[in-house]
Amino acid sequence: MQVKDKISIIIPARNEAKNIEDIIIKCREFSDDIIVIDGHSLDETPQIASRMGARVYADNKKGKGEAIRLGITKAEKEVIVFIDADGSHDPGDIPELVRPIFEGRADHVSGSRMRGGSDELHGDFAKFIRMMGSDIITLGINYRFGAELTDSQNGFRAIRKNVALSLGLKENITTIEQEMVIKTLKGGYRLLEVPAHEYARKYGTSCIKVSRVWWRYVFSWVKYLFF
Ligand SMILES: Nc1nc2c(ncn2[C@@H]2O[C@H](COP(=O)(O)OP(=O)(O)OP(=O)(O)O)[C@@H](O)[C@H]2O)c(=O)[nH]1
Ligand SMILES: [Mg+2]
Repeated sequence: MQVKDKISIIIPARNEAKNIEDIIIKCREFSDDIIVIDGHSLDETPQIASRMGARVYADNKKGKGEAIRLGITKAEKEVIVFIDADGSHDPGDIPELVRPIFEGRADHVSGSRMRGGSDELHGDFAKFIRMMGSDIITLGINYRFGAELTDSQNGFRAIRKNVALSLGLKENITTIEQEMVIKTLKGGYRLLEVPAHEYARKYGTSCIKVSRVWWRYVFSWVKYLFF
């Protein structure tokens, strides 16, 4: 059995009609179980995804976190890869991302933009605030668990399906990333990072408004770290 037969790829997508085809084509090299969780797109995202051979499910309109949680229940293979639909992550990095899991060195591997570089974290004030917030959250996680992480927020990650199911994930928005990281460490599972470059979104606009959700990051960070 090849590694390819053991990987499900979950792609959360909302209004990504211009990006989704390219991502699915590139992901096919690494998995035959490609799942697109559609966030009630107003464009042709779900139609294109299903034409490209992906299994497509609609989320319940609560956000990317809920989409990720739904995807986990649909995945059929033993290792799940999460990748964004906007072209920010390179599917060509998937072999390096899953390697530590298949070599038995990790249960969860996070792509690190701090180790791999990012075209989206630097350059203007909003990006600066986002990067600083992300660094502070990561620092807190490192102090609490004695870890040496550099990125707790990346949407590009791989995890054993049974571990993902055991975490009892609850978050509905993008705070799902830090929830996964914190609960992995809390559960005593092995978390590693590999460098992964983050590219600028190819087409379309961000679904995230930091000014509206920052308090939810702080709230979930404190809740999962200490309670
Ligand atoms: N199913 C689903 N997918 C979503 C939802 N919100 C965002 N996404 C997808 O989740 C991924 C990450 O969202 P982005 O808007 O790119 O967020 P981001 O990467 O933090 O922001 P950018 O800086 O613009 O890249 C993308 O593939 C989105 O299409 C949602 O409510 N439901
Ligand atoms: Mg993005």
